Amino acid sequence: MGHVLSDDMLDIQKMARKFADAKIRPISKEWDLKGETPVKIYQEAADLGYTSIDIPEEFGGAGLGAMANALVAEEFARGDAGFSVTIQSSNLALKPVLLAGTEEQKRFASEVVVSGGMAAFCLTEPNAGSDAASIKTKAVKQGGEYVITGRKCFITNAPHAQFYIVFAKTDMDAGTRGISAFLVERGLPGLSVGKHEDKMGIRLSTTADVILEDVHVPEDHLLGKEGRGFHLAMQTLDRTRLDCAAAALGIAQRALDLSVEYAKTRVTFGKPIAGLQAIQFMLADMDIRCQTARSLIYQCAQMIDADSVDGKMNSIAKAYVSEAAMQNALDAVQIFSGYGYSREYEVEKLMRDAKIFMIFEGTNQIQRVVIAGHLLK
Ligand code: COS
Repeated sequence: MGHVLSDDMLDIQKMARKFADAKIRPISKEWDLKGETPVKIYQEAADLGYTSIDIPEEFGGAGLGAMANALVAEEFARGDAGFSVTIQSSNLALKPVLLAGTEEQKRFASEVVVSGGMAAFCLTEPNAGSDAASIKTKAVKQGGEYVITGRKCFITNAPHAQFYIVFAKTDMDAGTRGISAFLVERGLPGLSVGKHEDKMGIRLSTTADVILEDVHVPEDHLLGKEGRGFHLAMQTLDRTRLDCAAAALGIAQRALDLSVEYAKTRVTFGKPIAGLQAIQFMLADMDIRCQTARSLIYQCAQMIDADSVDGKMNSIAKAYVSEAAMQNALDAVQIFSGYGYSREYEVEKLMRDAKIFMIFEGTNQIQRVVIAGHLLK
């Protein structure tokens, strides 16, 4: 597939693979058991520019765009999907700032992410996941401030974030048009982080509630216009679902690579299982999924870089690739059989890591709602 990439993109891919092989995969198992983010390695990745690939040069990033970022997300996920998600979640929180923020907000938030600080996108609530419009967190204007109260849940990077993008209702009766977005800095009185979720997979990424109890935020921390927060969230997800797909591809490809290697060495009935058509067909199907996924991701990335974002295509990529990753991980466990079910082998972790990609950044059912919405409008 390399031939569709420019030499610059191939170089980025190669360097990211090298970093993943040398720095991420070797620590993956230990940190998966701990269920924590290896902050030191994250900082090393930031120092090498991997957290700021898609941040414009004027704000201190590399300005390399969506394609380069997707390549890094895939390669890092081949090392460890949770680590890749940690970086992409900072990008997810930065995206609405870059889309709608003031010059000062863009400068502040970019500087945090470029220098290795993390950020968190806070939309989901205990009773508002897929139905994002029904959030209950509210922001009441008082003089020159907003006072924010509410609870966000399943927030990636919450324990480490330097800033939070919080979606809250500024008008409880205006539906989606009553939602606004705020840039909330860590350390403000009333803001706290709940218990760290003990997750099934992507355990190198940390997830927790964000609790806001009368948090006073200066009015210039409103992001974009009042009442446009829901639109901003949707515009953000229209772009970032691609990064989610790219990380899922890392899992799908890793499952295939490990399966090919194992099939050539595992002997049954006197010969390697790679000689059995039952195994060959599984490997071929796994590769069909990887190559189809990659084509889809490259197409979506090219469109974003050409300033022609297509939310439907990014939803297709997110749904297809996450399902491909899940199926490839399941097939890898099947090929490894009993060994695949053992924690000693990496494939069981791939299976645990893959599942969340069908759930977060909009469940795959929601992606289908979005796709059908485009078809029927
Ligand atoms: N870009 C810009 N605006 C959009 C948009 C998009 N992609 N999608 C919807 N909107 C706008 C609509 O145009 C409409 O605006 P107006 O009020 O100005 O007409 C408004 O948003 C409401 O749209 P709609 O009625 O379609 O909203 P719904 O409440 O029906 O929700 C879905 C639509 C289900 C698509 C949305 O709630 C969603 O994406 N949910 C999943 C959220 C999610 O991904 N959560 C994961 C957590 S973040 S990691």
